[in-house]
Amino acid sequence: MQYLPQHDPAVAELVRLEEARIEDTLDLIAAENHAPRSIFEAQGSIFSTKAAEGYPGHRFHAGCRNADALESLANERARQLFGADHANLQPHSGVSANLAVYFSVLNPGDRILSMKLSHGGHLSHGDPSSITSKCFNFQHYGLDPKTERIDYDQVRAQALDYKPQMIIAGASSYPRLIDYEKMEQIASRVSAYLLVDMAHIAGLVAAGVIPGPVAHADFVTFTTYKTLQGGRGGVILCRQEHAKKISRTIFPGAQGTPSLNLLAAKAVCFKLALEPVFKALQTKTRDNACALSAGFEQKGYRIVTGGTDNHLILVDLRSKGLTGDVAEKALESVGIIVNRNVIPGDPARPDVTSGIRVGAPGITSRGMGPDEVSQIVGLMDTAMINTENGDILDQVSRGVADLCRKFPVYP
Ligand code: DSN
Repeated sequence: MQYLPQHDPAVAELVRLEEARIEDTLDLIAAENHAPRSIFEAQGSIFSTKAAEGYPGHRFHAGCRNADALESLANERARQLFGADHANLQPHSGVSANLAVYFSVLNPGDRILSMKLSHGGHLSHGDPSSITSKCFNFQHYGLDPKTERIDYDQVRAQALDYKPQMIIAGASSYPRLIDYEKMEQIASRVSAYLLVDMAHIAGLVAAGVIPGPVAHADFVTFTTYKTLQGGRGGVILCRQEHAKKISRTIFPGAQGTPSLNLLAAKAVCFKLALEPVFKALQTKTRDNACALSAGFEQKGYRIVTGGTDNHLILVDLRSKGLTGDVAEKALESVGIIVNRNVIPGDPARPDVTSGIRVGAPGITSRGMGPDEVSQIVGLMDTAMINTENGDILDQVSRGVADLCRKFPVYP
């Protein structure tokens, strides 16, 4: 930082403290990751201030030569990475991307079938607290209570009964693969559009580590800062037949000027994701998630669905007499960052919860592997079962600090 400390020392100090926090803690939040510094350079670049309403070649402001080249480059890379007909990179966030998809082909009051938030869905998939539920009529499918996986027969039965105009597949805390072909068949049976929200798993899909939805869905939305290891922002991929409607819904429908600085970061993110080293990183991410699952099981915790196919696990804490809120606080006190999370059929209140969601992207990006995962599980278990013992918590903090020093985020 050259100018910020002079212009605004208070903000400069917060940036410095946040850098230190990131280096000195283990980030196990499944929705986060550590982006390369080139992403921050693009995000903080001179592209931050240009007004550029419209799309490359059709702008409503002059001076867009470089903006056009940037958006076209980013767009080409996104389509190449995911094998999509059409991409719109202008959504400011994942929620904006989902809203734009709804409004592009539906009318207010139309019916949408999506996964329940409390079973792993997302707020913007029609949770009663989300604006989405005020515009459209949502019905939700849940998970099979025994397997804790999607019951496709149940989804089909609900679709036949509810006759939705759109079906959403995708989740924020579902550790298993989704059968997109089955979801496509169900949507097609009731003549509904299929939207897949792959925000959490986009990196694994880009790397080919798990199957992707693009061939099966009318629309695919995602964010770039989770497994994909980029900066903030949303993306919509769609079939060519929907391209014009999506373009118009984003601009002029829902947004003005795109954040060109975020578009620059998206371009960098997609370039990096096309490189072989990214595939290796995503493979390790999934392997580390599997190792987390096995580690917690060995320590006597129940893992929702018995394991994982992706980057996250859901740990049921009830066998230890713990709740998610207590575990989250105890872990943060020793430098381990997770979030409390409801488990399917959770008897606890949503702000208390019976579980934690644990993700592997952050520790994997630091270069950690199975040995470190095993140490982390040990540290977490010790902290969670000794929440009142200051000496033991101090000991765990030292273990966390030691691991963080050995695996710097930004060496
Ligand atoms: N969807 C939120 C989560 O999964 O934590 C983050 O965007």
